[in-house]
Amino acid sequence: MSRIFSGVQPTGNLHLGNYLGAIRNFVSLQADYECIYCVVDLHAITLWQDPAELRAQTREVTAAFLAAGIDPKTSIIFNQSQVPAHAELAWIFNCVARLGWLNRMTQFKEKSGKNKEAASVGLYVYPTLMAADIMVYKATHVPVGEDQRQHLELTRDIAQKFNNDTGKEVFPIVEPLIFGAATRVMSLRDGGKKMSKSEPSDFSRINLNDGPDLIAQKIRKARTDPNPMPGPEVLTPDGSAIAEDQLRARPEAFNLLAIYAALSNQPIASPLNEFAGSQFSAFKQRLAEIAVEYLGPIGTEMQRLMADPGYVDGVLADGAARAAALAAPVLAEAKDALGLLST
Ligand code: AQP
Repeated sequence: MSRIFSGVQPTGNLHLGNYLGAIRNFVSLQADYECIYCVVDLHAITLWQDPAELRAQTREVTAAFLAAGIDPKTSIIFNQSQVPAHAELAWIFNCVARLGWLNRMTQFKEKSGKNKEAASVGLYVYPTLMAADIMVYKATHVPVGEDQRQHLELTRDIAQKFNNDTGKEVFPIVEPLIFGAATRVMSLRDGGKKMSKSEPSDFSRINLNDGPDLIAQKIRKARTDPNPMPGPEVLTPDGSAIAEDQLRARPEAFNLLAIYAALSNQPIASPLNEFAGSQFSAFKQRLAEIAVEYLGPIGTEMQRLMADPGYVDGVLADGAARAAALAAPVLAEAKDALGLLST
């Protein structure tokens, strides 16, 4: 049986990268899979979070899931800390994963910065908790943005080692689902960095709750280069993507083009044909219109839902009960395979 699991951290500033790289795909996968979508609050606290903001942000991510079109009746939506099986399996996986594996994780290196000694132990073992999130449901597929590929490879290694060590096929080997026209949305201020919640400049990202004027302003101010818009000659021979050397030379331009293609549901060749040789100003104006048209209703629905925390909390409570029922037998199977007695 195929089962989807994925999560988003309630760390504020939910942005277009989170939407195009992950949440939009969560919605489309509902048609073909049993889906479990989690607000990963235990991951969020690997860095300090203000308690009041954490509560608000947990409801905000839930509202974004709902506003984007995830159906809480067919899919499961819940926050991670309400299902203790995640943390229990994470401990087991801490005893399976090797230090050498975790030492290779680039996200820890980026997030811990220069002072690794001051980073929390939780930040270091973040990937083992992520592996537990997925494996506690025996999920087979995980839709994520490109930046999470390495963590999913680690999840596969942990599952494989657990199965080898115990001689039992307890956990499946998960497949990443990285798809869509924008799997790595870049910062609007620097095409070499991914769009991110923690970037200090708010003008580096489009937040899902930005109003129409702010969206248009951010797109107008987005960094480009002095050359006219590129045309279809920059595509790979099969016409499906931008050639690597072109991408490296003009990252900001191609980032905006990828956003345009994703939001207008067109292949990247369409805006290249439409705007080839023109100035960025005309293209940006059209992109702003498309972004406002697409994101406006999502932002409005998020605001409406966030004004009704009782409803949002009810969705999370219902989802947590259904998730806990799925997780319990898997955790019991893992414990039994290790020889942990339960009476
Ligand atoms: N720029 C991005 N482009 C495409 N996908 C992205 N994702 C994140 N940034 C981009 C995908 O969004 C999902 C949820 O991410 P997360 O909240 O769990 O954590 P994150 O990757 O740490 O998000 P940020 O915005 O990058 O936060 P900070 O600044 O804290 O590092 C994931 O599927 C992720 O791939």
